[in-house]
Amino acid sequence: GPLIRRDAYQPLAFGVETVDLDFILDPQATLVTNRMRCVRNPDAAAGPIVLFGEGLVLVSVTLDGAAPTAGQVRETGSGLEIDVDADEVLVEVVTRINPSANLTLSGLYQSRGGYFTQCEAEGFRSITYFPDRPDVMARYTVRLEADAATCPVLLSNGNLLETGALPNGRHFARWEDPFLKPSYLFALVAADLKALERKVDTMSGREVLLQVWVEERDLDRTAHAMDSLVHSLRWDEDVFGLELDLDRFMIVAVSDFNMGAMENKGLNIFNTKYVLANPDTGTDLDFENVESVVAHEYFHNWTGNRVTCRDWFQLTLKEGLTVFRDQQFTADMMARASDSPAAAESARAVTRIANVRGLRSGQFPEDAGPMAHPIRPDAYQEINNFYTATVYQKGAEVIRMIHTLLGREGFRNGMDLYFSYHDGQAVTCDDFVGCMAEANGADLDLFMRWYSQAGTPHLKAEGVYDAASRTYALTLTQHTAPTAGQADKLPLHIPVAIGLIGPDGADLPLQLEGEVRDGNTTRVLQLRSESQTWRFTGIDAEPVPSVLRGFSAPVILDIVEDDARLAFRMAHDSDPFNRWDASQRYMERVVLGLAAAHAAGKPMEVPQAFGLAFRALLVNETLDPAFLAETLALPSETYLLERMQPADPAPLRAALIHLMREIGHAMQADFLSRYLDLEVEGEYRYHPADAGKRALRGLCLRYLSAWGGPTAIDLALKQFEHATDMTERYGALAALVQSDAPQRFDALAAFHERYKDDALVLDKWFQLQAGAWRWSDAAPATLDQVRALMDNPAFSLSNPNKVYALLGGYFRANAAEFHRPDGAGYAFWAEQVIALNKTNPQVASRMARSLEGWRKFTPAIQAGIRAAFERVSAEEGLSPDVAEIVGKALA
Ligand code: B3K
Ligand code: ZN
Repeated sequence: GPLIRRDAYQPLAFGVETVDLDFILDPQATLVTNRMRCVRNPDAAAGPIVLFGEGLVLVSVTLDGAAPTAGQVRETGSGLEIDVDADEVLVEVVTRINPSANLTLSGLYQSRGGYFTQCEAEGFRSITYFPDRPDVMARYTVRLEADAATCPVLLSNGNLLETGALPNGRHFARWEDPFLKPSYLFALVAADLKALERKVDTMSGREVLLQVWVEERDLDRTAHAMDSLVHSLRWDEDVFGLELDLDRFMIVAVSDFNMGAMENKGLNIFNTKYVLANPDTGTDLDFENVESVVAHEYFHNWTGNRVTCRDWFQLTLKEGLTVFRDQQFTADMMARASDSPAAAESARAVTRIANVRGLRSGQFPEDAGPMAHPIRPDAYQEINNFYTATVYQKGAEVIRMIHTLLGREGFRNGMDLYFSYHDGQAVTCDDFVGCMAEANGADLDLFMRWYSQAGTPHLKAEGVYDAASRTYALTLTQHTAPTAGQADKLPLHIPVAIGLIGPDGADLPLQLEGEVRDGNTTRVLQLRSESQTWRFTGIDAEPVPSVLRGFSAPVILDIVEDDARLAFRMAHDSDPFNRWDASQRYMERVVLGLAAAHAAGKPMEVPQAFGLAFRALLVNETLDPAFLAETLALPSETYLLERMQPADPAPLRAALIHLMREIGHAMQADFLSRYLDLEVEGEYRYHPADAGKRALRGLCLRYLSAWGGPTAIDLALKQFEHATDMTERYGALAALVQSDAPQRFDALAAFHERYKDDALVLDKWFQLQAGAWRWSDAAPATLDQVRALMDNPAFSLSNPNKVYALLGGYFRANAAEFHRPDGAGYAFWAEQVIALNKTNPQVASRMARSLEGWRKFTPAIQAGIRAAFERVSAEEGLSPDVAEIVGKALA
């Protein structure tokens, strides 16, 4: 597709004040009547009314009720242009569309007999002709008409005005949204659904109706989503003073959905995966995900909907900010039940660790590959390709740095100013940062480089202790390597939280030269140039630095630390995030060492000192189990591949298998005793304390099953058979599948038998098998398994959840099997990308992206992947989505 550039932004000559939509819903021929009051924009250059449209059958156009004159309405390649002299005109456009043939899941489509919409980013233009850009904000009224028997529920944004019966078994509803909104926030649903309802009072005492709409059989899985919604509503009131502005707020679950969920005004539409959860079908992780996605979409009501983006380059304005908000919410939810400040800090750290794990395994590779882009990109071919880990996760890290620099109160003041200036507007990232700076009298000019520079910065930390002057000099140096299309990098403004640990393991008070001692043991240094040195005084013995506490910036920390120092920080770092990170660094070193030995044909030997450091944590009963479960889990394979030069999946996998087995074997007694002690009494409830115990128990079981001794496998089988909730049942199954135990096949069959009619639970079953490691040569090849599973009646290439579970599981979570030396994995990948490209370009593009980091691999691997990319590239009729990915990968 053509390149769209950020600097080419121009306001349209005409905006829209009000839109009145009428839908006569029919599977093959839905009629859409769209009456727009178009108004000349006094701040824009003169020009025609510009309406975008894609795949529409145009039935009629009138202007102020009259037929247009010859040539007044023109079809362009991307829609319609209309010449008008007046400053205001009522345009009525009638179009016909075919929802049943729409497999892209963008625009208006059908899922299990119902009608649903997805308009972000540019889906509205495949519903009707419209200036479908986020800077065109209008007031909407909507009338929907459908068959009453198959679609008894008719929903749209805002408030319900009227419903009624019609002849021929049809009925209608009329809705009105009192708020201005861009077209990407429009939604409608017509389906056979039932709602769980709750009424609550907002902070100002207004009663609001909350609804979670699902298919009737799923009603017993909605309570958690409702609780999450109420928690989100309260949290935004408490933390940001932001209140729900509508009388009704709806969540609708749909089985066929490209991503997680969508924040349409007052009518959030969710992938069933992020709504439905009960103890028998959802794991603790599912409960946590539902809570955070419900919160994310709810928080968008202010950050995204009330204040929206001027253009799609500003996407991180709403996404980075809203991810930051949902991460803070989750951390608060995790900490709410803690009984001491230290416990709360540890609970919050568990959320932070999960966020950083995601960033390192999802965003760091993106930032080092052909799709590298700043959180505010400069250009794109297909906007749907830019809902990325960079825009979302790194974007959230950038907001977090502002929060760190300004403090909680300063950040809140900046948010208040942002809403006071920009409520009801479509704005830019500069507007947001401008408010943060203005509210705090802060200078964030240099900080803005985070918005324009791609790539993960390296931060080098070097300390020198001088015993004579009792000073410790810490030098921080930054460097960002060139990224695709951006060769030159400038220094960034980086907040670096640091502590110094004394020889006894206790933090030292930090006092810079010329300062009065204030007793603080963690402080934020602000690096604003390439390199800077800070001198700490009154230091009696050489300290161990703890740098980048809490992961205060999204950088790669390069610091020389020997094994003893890593073990020391694993045992003593008072910052829970850095304590976890010390363990991750030690594990990375050990795994990569084993992989190198294996590749060189040498025996793999796990260093004894590492085993001691690991065991010291394992038996530590004072640490929070949730924290321990994170700290004793290996870094992800994706992240390790990123750290291995060149990346070579086969020896890495051999090293991981060896290490898991050895640890499980050597510490079997400790794993067993912790496993037995951590049993959670009573009925399942989703609660951070219980979930933490189950997580550590699950980790023990995974190491034990990896070792594979008969006691271990018995334990896993017992847990699998007697489990009374999904966390335990799935945990046991996962441990068995991730082992060499022959019993794993029967367990998989039993699980399938029990859940064969349950789409969401089956996704777990598909995903587990796609990601299975081969613990011995006797194990079946994963590719053969994946191919066979595609024939399972429950699998479908047109359901994104199935594709993400099975194909995504194989392409993204099973490097050693996917990168088989014979290249069969790549041929399969090309086949599937080509097939998906024909029906659902967004899903195809996501699958295509699983190989974009190909240049980090060994030359032999690269040759195989290049051939696969070339095969896809040669395909006729590539969507812009896939073409952009393949083009950049081969460039
Ligand atoms: N805003 C949507 C994502 C839309 C993706 C369009 N391809 C969900 C979210 O971020 O909350
Ligand atoms: Zn979002």
